[in-house]
Amino acid sequence: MIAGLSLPQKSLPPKYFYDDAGSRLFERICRLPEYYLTRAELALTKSNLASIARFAGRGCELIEYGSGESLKTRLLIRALRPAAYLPVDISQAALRDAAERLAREFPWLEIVPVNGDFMRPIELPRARAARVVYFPGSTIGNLSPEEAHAFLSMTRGQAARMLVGVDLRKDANALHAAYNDSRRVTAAFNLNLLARINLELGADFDLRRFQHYAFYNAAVGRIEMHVVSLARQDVRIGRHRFSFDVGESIHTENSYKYSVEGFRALAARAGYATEKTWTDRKALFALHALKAS
Ligand code: AVJ
Repeated sequence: MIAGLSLPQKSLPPKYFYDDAGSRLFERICRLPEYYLTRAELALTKSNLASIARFAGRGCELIEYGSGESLKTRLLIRALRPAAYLPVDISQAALRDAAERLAREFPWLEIVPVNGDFMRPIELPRARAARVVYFPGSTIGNLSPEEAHAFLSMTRGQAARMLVGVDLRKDANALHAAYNDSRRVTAAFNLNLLARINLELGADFDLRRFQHYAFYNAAVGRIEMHVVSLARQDVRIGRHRFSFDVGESIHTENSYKYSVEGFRALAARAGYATEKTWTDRKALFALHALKAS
């Protein structure tokens, strides 16, 4: 936090959004009419479940980056009957909740939770069957293309196959609406980061003096989220003091959008051939099936 707030463009990594309050707000985002991503990915997963399962291969070990809370994960587990399910998550609590829930729903399933941050190299237990990495939700969009390349190179060493969900490039107005919803849930999600820093690090951010700001940066194909200072002000975190000018921002998230071809090219640079790409009817979202080449 201190390092990020000391940069010329103040900037914090989006993984810190997800404390309990932030995770609840994110679940509300997923149900918003403007936030098409979750519904589009679920729809395409449902309508292609048989071929998705065929690609992954029955009896494989399924590694999910993120901890399996979602409906699409449960659909996939039911269709795939993996020999083992390895959720990888930064949050112990999220891992425990997901593992308990999945154990109740799938008593036959071996669940091996792995606590870790996927931005760093992750050690996995030894494989006993062919492995498939599942990375849904366009979480890969939070990474820069360089970071995404490094991540894909890492997973390529872990599994010969990968299923990755990616938000598609589209009309800027549709993108803008998805990150500026009329109920202001995304604004609350973004500002909750400051509330969390207050709670956990004893900072004194005045939330009334910061505002949510999200826009589509078409030149680089990403949504940028910022919290913008509405006043000239100082904020204290412990013995550190940070000054804000009026209009100065903390960059809190990038959410990259890729065309089908653009993502395939990125995957190819990391050593993956794209075997198949499924999209929903409105071409909002893509699920890519990658094979180590
Ligand atoms: C969970 C990273 C896919 O980028 O769309 C939702 C997070 N941020 N609204 C996204 C998010 C603002 C989301 N991901």
